Amino acid sequence: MNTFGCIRLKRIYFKTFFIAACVFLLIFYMKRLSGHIGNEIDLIPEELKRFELELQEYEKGIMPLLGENGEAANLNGVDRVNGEAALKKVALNTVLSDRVPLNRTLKDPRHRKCREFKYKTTLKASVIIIFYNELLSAVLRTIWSVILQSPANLLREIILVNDASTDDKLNGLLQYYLDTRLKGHDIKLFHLKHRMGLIRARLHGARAASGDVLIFLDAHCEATKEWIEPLIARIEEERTAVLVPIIDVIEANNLAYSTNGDSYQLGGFTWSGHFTWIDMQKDSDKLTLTPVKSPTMAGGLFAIDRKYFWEIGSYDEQMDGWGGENLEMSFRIWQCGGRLETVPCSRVGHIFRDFHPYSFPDNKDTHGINTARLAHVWMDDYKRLFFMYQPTLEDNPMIGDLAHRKQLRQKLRCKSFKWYLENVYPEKFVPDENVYAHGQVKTKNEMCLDDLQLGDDKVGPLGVYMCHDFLAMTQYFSLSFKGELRKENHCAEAFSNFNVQLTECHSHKREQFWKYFPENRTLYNPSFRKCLSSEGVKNSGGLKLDFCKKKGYQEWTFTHLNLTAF
Ligand code: LR7
Ligand code: MN
Repeated sequence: MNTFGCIRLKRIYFKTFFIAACVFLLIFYMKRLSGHIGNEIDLIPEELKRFELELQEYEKGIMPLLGENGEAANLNGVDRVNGEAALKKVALNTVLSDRVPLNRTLKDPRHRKCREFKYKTTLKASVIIIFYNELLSAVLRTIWSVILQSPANLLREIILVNDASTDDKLNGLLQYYLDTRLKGHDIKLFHLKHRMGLIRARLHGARAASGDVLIFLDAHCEATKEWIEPLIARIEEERTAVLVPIIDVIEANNLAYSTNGDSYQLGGFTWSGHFTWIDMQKDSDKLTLTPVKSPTMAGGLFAIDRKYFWEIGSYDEQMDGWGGENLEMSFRIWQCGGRLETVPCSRVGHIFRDFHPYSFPDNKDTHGINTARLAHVWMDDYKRLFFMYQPTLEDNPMIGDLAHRKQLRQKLRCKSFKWYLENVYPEKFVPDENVYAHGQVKTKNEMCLDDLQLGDDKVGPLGVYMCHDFLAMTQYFSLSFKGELRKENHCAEAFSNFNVQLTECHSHKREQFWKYFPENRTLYNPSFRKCLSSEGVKNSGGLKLDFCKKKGYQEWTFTHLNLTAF
């Protein structure tokens, strides 16, 4: 109190008044420090003038037909060169984004039959958009698309949360744009005092929201025709359904709104703790157009009943930065009695960037740490698989305290991870269950089977590499009861030139079918009547099939062998 000079006041009513004022100031100050109150921006007249000139300058640069109908846009001359440089630097052609109209038109990307659906909706949505150093024109295009593509009676408000961006345009200029160019629309802009990471920024937005439904979007999206109706309608029907639109690709180089035709994907995950896409069958006439259950979600774009969001445990507030919150929420929703669904008739474009244009405070691996948190809380014994990839995170003090999240799981009487796997995601391959063998697979000369650092969704040779003295994930393979020599979603497949590649598992046996003979340790491919051989293969080279000779190069020893299963 002394610091505010309050106690010197003698008169009792003054004293009371000042104490109250001090307490108020103190609370306000503390809240600000903790980042819970944004600094309001009071624009002074000179600034207003400057912003107006800046906006007019910007508006002059807009080329009215560029990127119309969501088509690919191209620039010429200096703009082209600068645009390409920007793409390399921030993974987005910012020059182009600044030239394309903020309210550009888009084609209706939906399956033709979606146009026949009628929706009954009475609930209103709060659309929450969070951002850290995003390009102003991309943020504004997101806002414009929400306004243009949503019927006014379904939109309660748009809530913007600036996660303490250092880019000045996202402070005063953005506020000025809203005040002058989007006057009359209910858009609330919050500025967090300190960078809180996307999880806490979303929580901030959710706390400020008053709509019946919360819809979260990344700050570089474009909503399309009738995107919001099917999301809200489904929540009206089933309040514990959490919904994801089809997420189309907006190309970072030319802003083309591109679709995958009528086919779409659902959400999966890898045991290393990453989100992945699962392809649906491609036949357009057989595609389901009503909401389809999805094991996980990508995380950035989803709709949820506001009250249910809080009942089901909102987010893990101790998750920092970026990553992990999407799988945490997916597992939690399913395990605790809700549903996660993809809505094929709701489509929103998202700019997919090749890398993060921003850095993280202290270069912390927030994705790893956050995933370790969720593994401990939600995955029961199955967390062993994640920690095989990240052994240093298992008992790492950086994970922090988990008591609240474990209590939440108990309070909500959530089901086990085993239940989730069996009932929600039965296709998910568990590398040490229903397998004849798994682990490191050794052959002659201290060499081991190795995926040669194959990326998540690529195809590449199955090779050998010097055996590591720890269990490296590149060397962890399973031989499933279906006869697949397998790693997550990749299976060893033999080709007619006798090369062996890792390709996507198709579960139809054929060239992906292997028989293991524990007596002589050969891996036999019945389609070609040949054996897997490392003869003549160099370190990090691809393997071949060869006539079976039962010799060292054709002997493969798994760390774990389930002898009773043979
Ligand atoms: O510190 C930060 N503070 C923020 O406010 C870091 C980021 N952000 C904002 C950022 O400006 C953006 O608006 O958070 C939003 C998401 O960040 P992106 O766009 O860099 O993330 P992403 O699209 O690469 O990643 C996906 O996974 C993330 C995991 O934490 C989030 O859940 C993202 O929302 C999510 N995006 C999508 O689901 C869109 C589809 C992409 C896919 C697959
Ligand atoms: Mn994004």
